[in-house]
Amino acid sequence: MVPADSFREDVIEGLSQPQKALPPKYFYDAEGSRLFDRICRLPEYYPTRAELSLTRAHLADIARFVGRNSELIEYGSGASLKTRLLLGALRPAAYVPVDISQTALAGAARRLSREFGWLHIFAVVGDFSQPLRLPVFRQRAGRRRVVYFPGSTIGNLTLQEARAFLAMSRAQVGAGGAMLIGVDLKKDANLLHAAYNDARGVTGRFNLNLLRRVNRELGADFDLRRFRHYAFYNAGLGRIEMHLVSLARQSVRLGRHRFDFDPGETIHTENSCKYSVAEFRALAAEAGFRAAKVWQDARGRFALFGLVAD
Ligand code: SAH
Ligand code: AVI
Repeated sequence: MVPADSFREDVIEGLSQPQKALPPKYFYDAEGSRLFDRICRLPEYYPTRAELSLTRAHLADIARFVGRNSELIEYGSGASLKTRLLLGALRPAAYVPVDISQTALAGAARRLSREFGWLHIFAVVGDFSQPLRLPVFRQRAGRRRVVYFPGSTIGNLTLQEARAFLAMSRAQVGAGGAMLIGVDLKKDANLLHAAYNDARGVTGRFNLNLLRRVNRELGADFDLRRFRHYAFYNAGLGRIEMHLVSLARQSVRLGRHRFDFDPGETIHTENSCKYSVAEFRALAAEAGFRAAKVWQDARGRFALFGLVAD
C-alpha cells in the first residue's frame, strides 16, 4: 500500500503545477496492475514479447554472466513473468521481488513458490524511488548480489531519477556485483505510437484508471467522460509522453482544493524514455557500471544490458 498521505500530497502538488502532472507509480493499484498485464499481451505492445524472446534466446549466456547462487533483487517485479524464465537457469540462493503493487507482488510470489519449491523468496512491498529496507543476508563468499530491472521501467524515470536509481543499485550490489536491466531502444516513431495507442483502447483505460483511483482513494470528483487518453512520441526528448486531455472547461475538487482545466489542457501522467545502446551505456557508466554484455532481440527493438560493478 502507498501511504495515503504521500499519495494525496503528490496529487495536490502535481495538479498545482503549470503543466499538471501525476507520478506514474500511482498507476498500479489492483486494476492498474491487471490492465498493465493486458497491455503486455496486446499485439501492438512489442516490448514484453521482445524482452521475453531475447531472454529465451540468450538464456545460457545470461546465466553464465550472472553465475549461480546469487542474491537476485528485482525492482518493479509485477507479475515476475520474465523472471520465471531466469530462475530455473540462474538457481539463485535468494530472490527479493520489490513492487509498489501489493496485489501484483502477492500473486507473483504465490505462483513462483508453487513452481520453484526450492527458492527462498522474500517479497517486499515498497517504493524504489525512496530509501528501502531490504532483507539483509549474511555475506557469504562467492555469493553475488544482482539487481534485475526488466521491462524498461527505467524509461518511466526522469534522467535525474534514473541516475539516482542506478547509483542506488550500484551501492546495493557492491564491487563485483551486477545488474541486468531491460531497456527499450529508439526506433521508428510509428511503432512507438502504435504501442501506446492500441486499437482496443487498453492503454487508454490504464491511463484513465489513475483518475478513478484518485476519486476512490482521495475523494476527488474527476468526471472520467471528460478526459481522454493522449500519447505521442516526443522525438526531441526521445520519449513517449502520456497525457490525459480535458475535453471541456471544468473544475475538479479534491478536499478543499479546486483545480481548473481549460479545454485541451492536459495532465502529464507518464514518460517512457527510449535510449540508444550508446546513450544507455554512458548513463550506466556514470553510476559506476560497465556494460559487459548487451543482448538484443532479433529486430533490435529492445536490449538487455549485463552491467558489472567494477
Ligand atoms: N517487471 C515487469 C513489470 C513492469 S510494469 C515487466 O517487465 O513486465 C512496472 C512495475 O513496476 C509494476 O509492477 C509497478 O507496480 C512497479 N512500480 C512502478 N513504480 C514503482 C516504484 N516507484 N516502486 C516500486 N515498484 C514500482
Ligand atoms: C512499465 N512501463 C515500462 C510501461 C512503458 O511502456 O513505459 C508502462 C506503460 N505505459 C503505457 N503502456 C505501458
